[in-house]
Amino acid sequence: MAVETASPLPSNITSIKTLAESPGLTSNPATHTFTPDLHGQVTSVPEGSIPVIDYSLLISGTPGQRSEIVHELGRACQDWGFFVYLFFPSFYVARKATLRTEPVINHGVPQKLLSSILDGCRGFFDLEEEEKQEFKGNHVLDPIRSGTSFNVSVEKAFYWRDFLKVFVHPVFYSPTKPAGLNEISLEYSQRVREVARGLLKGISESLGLEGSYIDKALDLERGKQIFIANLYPTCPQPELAMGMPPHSDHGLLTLLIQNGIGGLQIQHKGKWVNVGTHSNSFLVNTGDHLEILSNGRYKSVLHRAMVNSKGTRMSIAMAHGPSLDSVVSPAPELLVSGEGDEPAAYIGIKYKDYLELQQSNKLDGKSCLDRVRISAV
Ligand SMILES: O=C(O)CCC(=O)C(=O)O
Repeated sequence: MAVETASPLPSNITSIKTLAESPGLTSNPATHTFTPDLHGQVTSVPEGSIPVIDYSLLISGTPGQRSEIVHELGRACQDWGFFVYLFFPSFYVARKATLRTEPVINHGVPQKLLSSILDGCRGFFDLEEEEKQEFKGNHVLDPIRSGTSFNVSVEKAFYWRDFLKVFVHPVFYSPTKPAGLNEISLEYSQRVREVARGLLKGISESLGLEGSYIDKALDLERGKQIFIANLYPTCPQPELAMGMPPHSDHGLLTLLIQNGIGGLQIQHKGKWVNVGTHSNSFLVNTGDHLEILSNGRYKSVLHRAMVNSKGTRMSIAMAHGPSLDSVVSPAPELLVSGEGDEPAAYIGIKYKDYLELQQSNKLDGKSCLDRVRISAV
């Protein structure tokens, strides 16, 4: 990706929000300008082709429905590395008032919690700059970090994005401001972790492994869960800006929600596809460690975030990875098959080292995964 001007981020720019709100801003500063026009390269896919997984069938479907959903999960991971995870299917929302009076057991994440967590994060981004600076952190593995772009110490062009990144498991952290964010974020993190573990169980089964395989092998009881709130303010020239560049995520699965404004694009069969907005859903993508564990059967998906000139977009990505000490390599069970042994396509790496490597460098496609790849798969 070419950039017109390469210069360090001026020290007075601590957030893109402040910059975007400066009076009279009609064009992107050179520091935040990318060429070429990236919006021109997007392909549209027929409606309905992005896989949708119905939560209720995974959790409380009949054995037949469940095995069908597990199969669909596997197909989604294999063909797309991405799916929309519908946790209140429309039929349920429409009929709940009249037909379903019993509580839905283990139903995931209540809608009110979703709006509360989005509001809480908005409250964080609306703090005074000096207050946000209290949480800027010094090292990529600090448990709370707030900032702009991705890693301004190594970037030459900057992304139209502010972020708050917090480690929420196995030890829970939260910024102390704004009031209330701590409690909401604790509840949200716990609920989403449950959903992620449920999905990983289905994904284990879809690989022909025991349901608890990933959970046990990667020590998810102590798994790393990272809460990432992203703010993409209104941009005067969105076609020349980038919210987040093409990248894959380091962990196993990321579950994302957004504030009703779309901007996420995924790469499918070499083309960029708009994901759009989906209510009552998580947007779920596979990460590098699922690719490693599955020996390349399930590839991590490249994705990027676009910005727009019509409204501020917010997203909250919740990344789920192994425990920091886990050394992840392809599951040995997947390397033996009736057709003969399959060579491991990735070397084992401690998750902590991988995380540190990815976060300390430029965010650049799958360059981090390429470092542990043994052969082209
Ligand atoms: O905001 C988005 O749509 C994408 C966010 C993302 O990729 C990330 O936080 O890693």
